[in-house]
Amino acid sequence: MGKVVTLGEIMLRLSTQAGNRLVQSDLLQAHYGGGEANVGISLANYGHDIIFASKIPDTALGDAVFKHLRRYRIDTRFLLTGGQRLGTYYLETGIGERAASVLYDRAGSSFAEMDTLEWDLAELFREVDIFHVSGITPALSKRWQKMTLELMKQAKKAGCNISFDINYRSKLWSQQEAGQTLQQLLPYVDYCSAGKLDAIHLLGIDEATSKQKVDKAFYYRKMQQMFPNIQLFYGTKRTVHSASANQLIGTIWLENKYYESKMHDIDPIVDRVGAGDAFAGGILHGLLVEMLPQAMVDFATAASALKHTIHGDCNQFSKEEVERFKEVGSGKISR
Ligand code: KDG
Repeated sequence: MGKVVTLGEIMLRLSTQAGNRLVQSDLLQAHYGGGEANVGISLANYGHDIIFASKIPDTALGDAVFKHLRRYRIDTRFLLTGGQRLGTYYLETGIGERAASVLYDRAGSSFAEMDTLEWDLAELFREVDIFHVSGITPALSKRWQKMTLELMKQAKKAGCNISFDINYRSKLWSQQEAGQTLQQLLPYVDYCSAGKLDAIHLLGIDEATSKQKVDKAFYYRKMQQMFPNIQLFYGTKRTVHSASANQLIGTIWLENKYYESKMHDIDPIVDRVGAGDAFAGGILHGLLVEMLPQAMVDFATAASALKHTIHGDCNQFSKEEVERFKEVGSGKISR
């Protein structure tokens, strides 16, 4: 089993019940979410040693986050307390053809307001296999852009591999600012979750012409040319039927070879938030236990498909349950 550090903001999520708009809701369901925390919880459920580093307020809400993480046996030694508030986000749940929408209320949070790396970084990264962070963290402030770069440099120096999920959030920063930041961060990255839209809109890669083979491999190949240091690209692609049903395929690009998973039909979708993080958790698990590429992408896709079937941002399945669910994938790919 491996040792992984994930670092980022964890937030309270308040979601409407299906069929209610936020404006009419008198009952909201509470969960905790945050890209990096979600990946950490997936990996903890598979039996890995996970450190989650963040900052939360010294209030009852902060205490609730702490207890939430301890339920999954996450190492919370690097969970700082201080600052003013816990970031919150509201999820207006989608239904039928109406997509879900997110309203952030996270400005001024304990984590977003950090202006120095308050951790002992040598201690944080000691004997760690993988450091995982996402593009949500540098999107929080100019200071976080610099601090994310510094974290990557220190993690590399300590001998960790770096996993980075681009996770572009248009409500937090512009494509231009994200693109410039990625040019600085990606040279330090070993495993990168990226999609076709990231390639085109953030990295400036030209869209494939109709004569070129337009699958994800095209974009992975181009990104690999830009960042030869990246060993593995990973991501999912969806055939969307509606807000409540889709088909899911996972993809990876490893050593100049493209792999696609079995296809999972997800109908109905209970909650798609965190499905990308469940996929990332599956990929990192595959790397840590040295799965072959096809087994790794099948495992990660099954984990992501399972996440769609439960409420909340975190995957709640053991590795044995994911392995069993892999068999449900049809192997058929519908384009
Ligand atoms: O990937 C899921 C995350 O987006 C969710 O948990 C909330 O971290 C979050 C964010 O910043 O949107």
